[in-house]
Amino acid sequence: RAEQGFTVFFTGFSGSGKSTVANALMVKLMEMGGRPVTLLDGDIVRKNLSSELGFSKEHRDLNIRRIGYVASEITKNGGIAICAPIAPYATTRRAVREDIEQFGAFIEVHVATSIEECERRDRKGLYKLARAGKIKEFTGISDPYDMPEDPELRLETESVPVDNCAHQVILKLESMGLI
Ligand code: GGZ
Repeated sequence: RAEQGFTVFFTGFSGSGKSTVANALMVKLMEMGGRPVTLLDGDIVRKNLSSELGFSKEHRDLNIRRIGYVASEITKNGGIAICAPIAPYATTRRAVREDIEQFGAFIEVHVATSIEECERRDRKGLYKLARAGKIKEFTGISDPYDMPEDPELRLETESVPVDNCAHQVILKLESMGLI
């Protein structure tokens, strides 16, 4: 029988490790072979699909709905989509879930690195700029983030290595009968 498509939707702060875990997951799924895997990473989408958008609620919502639309098309066709935007608004995540669940499974994964840890790491120096007021509306500093209340999976990235986090997603997908 044809396999069911699905979308793994990572959400979390800037610098939480979404991209790193998403990439590790993509590699694992590709190694299993057979099915196309498409990664829709936050900053890559913003370069290619949402280049005119900023970070107001309206623009973030539009960005997430676009990602959701592409993921729903992939899911509809039996593929695997991995999304990794911040997606700060619970209502928007819910809307994307409803779009995608018409065609396949939606697995919300909260990359639960705390804002304190993200700011402490500050890999790209963005938190420093946000604190200085040089980046406005920065998620977790001067803009909201709705904590996922009931995600399929929560990754405790501060205590668990990346490869193990990606493996937890694989185990979840297996337990759901998706791979
Ligand atoms: C949050 C911002 C902002 C503001 C620029 N707030 O760590 P990064 O740099 O590479 O990833 C962040 C990215 C967020 O884009 P998303 O498309 O994932 O956001 S959303 O889901 O809310 O649409 C960060 C950078 O863009 N960045 N300004 N003000 N992140």
